[in-house]
Order: sequence, then C-alpha cells, then structure tokens
Amino acid sequence: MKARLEELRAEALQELQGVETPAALNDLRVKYLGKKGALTEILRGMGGLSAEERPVIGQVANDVRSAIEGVIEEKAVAFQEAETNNRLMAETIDVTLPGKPLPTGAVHPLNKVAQEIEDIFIGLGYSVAEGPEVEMDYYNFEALNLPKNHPARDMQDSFYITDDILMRTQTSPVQIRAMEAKEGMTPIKVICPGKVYRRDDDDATHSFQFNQVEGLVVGKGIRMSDLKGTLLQFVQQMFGPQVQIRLRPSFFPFTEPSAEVDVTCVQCGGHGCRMCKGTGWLEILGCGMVHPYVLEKGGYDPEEVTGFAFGMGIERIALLKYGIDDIRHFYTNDLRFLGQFARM
Ligand code: 2U9
Repeated sequence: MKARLEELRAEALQELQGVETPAALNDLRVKYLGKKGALTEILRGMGGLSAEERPVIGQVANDVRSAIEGVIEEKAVAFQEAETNNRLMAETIDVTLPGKPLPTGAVHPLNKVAQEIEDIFIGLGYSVAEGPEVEMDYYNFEALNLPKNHPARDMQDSFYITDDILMRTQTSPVQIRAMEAKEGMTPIKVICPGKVYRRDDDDATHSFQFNQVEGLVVGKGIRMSDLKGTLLQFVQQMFGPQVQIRLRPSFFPFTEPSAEVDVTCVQCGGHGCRMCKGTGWLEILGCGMVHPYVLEKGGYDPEEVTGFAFGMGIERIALLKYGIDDIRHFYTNDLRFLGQFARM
C-alpha cells in the first residue's frame, strides 16, 4: 500500500508539472484528492491493515496528500499572479500620451477689449458700474441736458418701448444713477461698460446694438488737463507708449466744452496711410467737462464741483487694436474669426 501511495505521489507530481490552465489544475485536484479521487480510493483499503501498519500508512497518506496539495496551491498562486499580470498589462494606460483635445470656447474679442479697458481704469482708481439696458427717458435724455424736442435727440434715433421708456442709447444714464447714489459726495470716479441701442442700418461701421464704455469723474477742482492726462494714460496703455493724442473742439449736450479725441495712427505711427486716410490720426472717443445742468441733475452744485466725462465705442477700439475692417464680424459668430482671439 505504501508503494501504491508513493507511486500515486510520483504520478500526481509529474502530471501537475505539465498543467497549463486553472481548469486543468482543478481537474487534477478532483482526480487525486476528490471524494472519488485516487487517494481516497487507496485509503479505503486501510480497513484491511493491521493495528501497527495503520498509523505508518496513515502518516505516508498524509504526506502524499500534503505534497500534492502543496504543489496544487503553488500552481494556483502562479496562475493567479499570471492572470493579474496579464490584466495589468492589458489595462496599462500611458499617462504621458497627449490627451484628446477638448473644444473650448474663448472670451469674445469685444468682451476682451472691454475687460482690458476696465483693467486700465481700475488701475487708475476707477470703479465699474452697470445699469439697466431698458431705461427711462429721464435718465437717458432729460438728465443729460436733452429735453423733449431737443434737436440732438434726432442724432440718436432710439428704440422706444413706451413714451417714457426706451432701450438706452448710451451708458450715460448709469452715471446719472451713480451720481444720485453718491448723494453729493465726492469724488466720483466711475466707468460704465455695456450694450447700447440705436436705430441705425447695420453696415461695416454701424450696428443697431453696440458696446460702449463711458467714464465720469466728479470732484473739487477737476480740470480739462486732468481729462487730457487721463486719456493719454489710457491710450498709451491700450495701444502702446508711443501713441499721442490730440483734442478737437466738438459739441455734446451733456459736456461743455466738448472735444473729440484722435490718436496717432496705430498702423503708420502718424506718417499717413490708408487706415488714417493720409492724416496720421484716428478718431477714438468723445469727451468734455460735465455740463453744469447735468451736475445739478445728478445732485451736485456746479459752483462747488466740476467733472469730466468721456465715451467710446468698444467695437471701434477693437477694430483699431486688431486691424479689423468690419464690425459685423463681431456679431456673426464665425468661429474662424472668433478663434483667432483665443490665444491672444
Ligand atoms: C454724464 C455726463 C457726461 C459721456 C460722453 C461722449 C462724449 C461721446 C460717443 C463716443 C462714440 C458715443 O459710442 S459713441 O458713439 N460718446 O463722444 N460721451 S462725453 O458724457 C457724459 C456721460 C455721463 C453724467
């Protein structure tokens, strides 16, 4: 019986050496150690052994069982490890590979320029104010020295909603509201960016809706030279330190005196080219000293304080800055156009 057990051990170990799959390993476990397996079969014959032989053969049988179990366990662990390794290999991700590009948006060039203008004036100590786009006639016209039937109202044909309510034609009403909110306190240094609406036929330089930034400073002893210095600072930060400005007399109902401001041509530097039509200058904004009537409407005594104001079209600044020839590019949302500003 001992010889049969030893034979069984040798045969089992031999067969286990060549096993190649977990399923085959399990078959061998059943074949040798299972309830109807070879070892059980041999042990059934132990009943016929003498009392001396039984513990000896029992010991051998246990040794054979442990030897076979040991190899099966070893093989099982090896299969498990191999499978884990295969899975890890198959699931390996090379984190150094470039990712799939995600299409991302970009700040619209008009918002970009508006933000840039805001940043420059914030750097000069201004705060930023916003107000309603649907505005009362009083704030849009009346308080800005444009009474009903004033001929200058014709300059800005407007979208009226009722007799007294319209789409704002400028952001100046926000400044009137800022003055009211300050209740006579000085100084005021505010800029007001936002959309405005005018009944224009759209073309390369006009749009029924466009964007403005206006500025207002009110305080004791504010002078036209403060205005000029502020605007020079602004254009040099916006277009470069080489840029100069000139003021030409103009007229606005809400400022007196009023001026239009030109910058030396951003294209040719002032020598004269197609962009500046040979003049060396480009008009970029309007400005002036706040009209006493407007100061009064805002709750300030024009005998005590003075102020300056300016207004510019963001589209116009963006056209000049980026050399664009048609403002309709800003509104038609062609991604080939807009994409050019994504990395600027
Ligand atoms: C208050 C008092 C005065 C704002 C001003 C201009 C001159 C001006 C135009 C530029 C091009 C409008 O976008 S545009 O068509 N604006 O020329 N704006 S002074 O004056 C104010 C504003 C508010 C209380």
